[in-house]
Amino acid sequence: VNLRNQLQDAIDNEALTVFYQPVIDSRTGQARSVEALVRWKHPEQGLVSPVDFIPLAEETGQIVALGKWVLGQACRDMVRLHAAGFRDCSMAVNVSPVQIRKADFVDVVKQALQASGLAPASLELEVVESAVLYDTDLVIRTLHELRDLGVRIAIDDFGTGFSSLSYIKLMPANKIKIDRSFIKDVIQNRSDAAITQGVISMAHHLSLEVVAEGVETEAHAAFLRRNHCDLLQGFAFARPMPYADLINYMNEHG
Ligand code: G
Ligand code: G
Ligand code: MN
Ligand code: NA
Repeated sequence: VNLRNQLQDAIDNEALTVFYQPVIDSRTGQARSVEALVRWKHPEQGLVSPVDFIPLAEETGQIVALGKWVLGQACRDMVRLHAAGFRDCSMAVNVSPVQIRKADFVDVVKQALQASGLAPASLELEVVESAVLYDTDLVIRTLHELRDLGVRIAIDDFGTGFSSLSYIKLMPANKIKIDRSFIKDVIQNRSDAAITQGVISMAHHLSLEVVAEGVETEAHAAFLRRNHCDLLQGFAFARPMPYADLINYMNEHG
């Protein structure tokens, strides 16, 4: 069997699982949200990373069913987390440019919210800049409909897409996530430091919150705090983890 069929099998039989990575308030140290990151429970290979199957799923269109499943699971898990007492935590879900172009995407989101009972304001959708590169009007309109529902929008992997700053103006976003490639060498590399400081400043002038991804060391975190980055995500705080571990993490850091 080829990979496409195996993946279809995994989608049909729910051989997927969602891990959650906390996003930390840089001032209080508390987890403010978690990002849902899908894994494939492969019978021979164990947990397969999304980088090894999301591109295929986007090519074949399987990302639509897969993304819908992740969204449903993530909403249900966040309702459980709220019921466990962590009511201020919100759920961030990655949305592929392929998904967001589907005519029924807003209905899929509404359905996931209604079925789970999650409040729209507790859901954040992460969209890469390049999602607005094609079918710009359609995607921008969809983002506005989502915002009107009360859902929040984050621009993911900021700075890496083939995009233009004019799109930032068009996208009705609440938040910018600085890609981890800028954070990795931010202490040694003057360009990375300048870009990171510039993006934080730009985001704040646009009234957007900023998250730094790939925060791996206390030095990264200190630099980012000093430069008023609102939120921090990375191995320095927590790796993506199963829901059962998240409850324990929140008991300590929620
Ligand atoms: O979890 P990991 O760090 O390996 O994630 C790798 C990449 O896969 C990230 O770029 C992330 O945005 C993407 N990814 C993870 N889960 C999902 C998902 O549910 N949908 C989409 N479209 N991308 C995802
Ligand atoms: O949506 P995005 O592509 O940003 O997904 C986050 C990805 O980054 C996931 O694959 C996650 O496992 C990974 N990741 C999260 N924190 C870190 C980190 O501190 N360092 C590195 N190298 N990768 C990270
Ligand atoms: Mn993301
Ligand atoms: Na990202």
